[in-house]
Amino acid sequence: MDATSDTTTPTPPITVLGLGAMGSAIARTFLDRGHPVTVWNRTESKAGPLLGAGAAWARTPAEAVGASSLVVVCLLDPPAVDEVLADAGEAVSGKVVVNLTSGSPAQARSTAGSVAQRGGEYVDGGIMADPADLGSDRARLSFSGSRAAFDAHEATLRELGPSVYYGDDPGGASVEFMAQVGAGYELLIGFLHTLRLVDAEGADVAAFAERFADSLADGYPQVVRALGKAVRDGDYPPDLGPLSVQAPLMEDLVEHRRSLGIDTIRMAEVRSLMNARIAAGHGDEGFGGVFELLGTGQESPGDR
Ligand code: FVH
Repeated sequence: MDATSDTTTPTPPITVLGLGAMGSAIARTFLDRGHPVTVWNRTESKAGPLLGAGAAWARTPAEAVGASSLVVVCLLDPPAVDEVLADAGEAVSGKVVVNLTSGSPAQARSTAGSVAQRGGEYVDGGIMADPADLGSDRARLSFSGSRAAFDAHEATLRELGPSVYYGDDPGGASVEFMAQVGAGYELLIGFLHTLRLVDAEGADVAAFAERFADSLADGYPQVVRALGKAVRDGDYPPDLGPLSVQAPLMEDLVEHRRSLGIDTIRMAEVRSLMNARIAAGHGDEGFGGVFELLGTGQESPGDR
């Protein structure tokens, strides 16, 4: 297989499978940059605006895949990807399939295996962006999988936004994507719990959100970096202060929520983990040491 075929021109042809919000934005970005674009979608009517902008319609996944060496897939989920690539069948042979559908590392490895079985090369990707931001510096993309295929199409893929390649394990991009998205949700559920409390106290939630956004921008980047380094090194200096000083505040944070009838599940977990670290003799260390208890079954769930 020649992963470099069709990459000698700056605007090689591209096939896009899937024209939901993100797939349409992908196809539009490539069209705007002058690539010949062939599209397929289960529901044909969604192709209308793209066909009006110069894209070509393929009647089947196989016909679409046959039209370009580079095939970009963006569907709802991995089962939809497996279904559509199975429909494309032998047409996948000799093609580079770049799958920008969200999924787990295991699903990426599995899809890479089926593409390889059909004689294609596979690059997995994750998009951290709104469809409207695709093609701008506000988009962030992660890629992994076939190094040769990524290298051959890197310039084209970078047209979608700043991109990082995470190695030849097809699951690598998903590890990054799932961690970024997961950390976001963990933070945001804590924030929503806090808005409940702010609201219950009769304070202005939107004004609080403005101030918290400033706090995040000002203070949290350095805390996040320090925690990453502490966890890597297994050394937990007093970050937000020593645990022995942080822990008494936890009692107040839990009680404040309880007194207002607000869910204490998250804060009680933090208190329980801190207390367990202190009980194990780490009261002079920082919050980062709680990492040692996560996922090990050692934390005491009594306070949850
Ligand atoms: N939109 C976003 O903001 C996020 C940003 C972060 C990453 N995601 C991921 O991108 C994938 C696609 O998301 P989307 O926004 O394009 O999703 P939809 O607009 O709902 O379009 C879904 C497309 O998938 C097609 N589809 C669904 N099931 C099947 C199937 N069994 N066989 C064939 N196609 C299928 C659907 O077709 P249709 O309903 O139009 O016929 C759409 O083309 C996703 O992984 C996000 O997590 C986007």
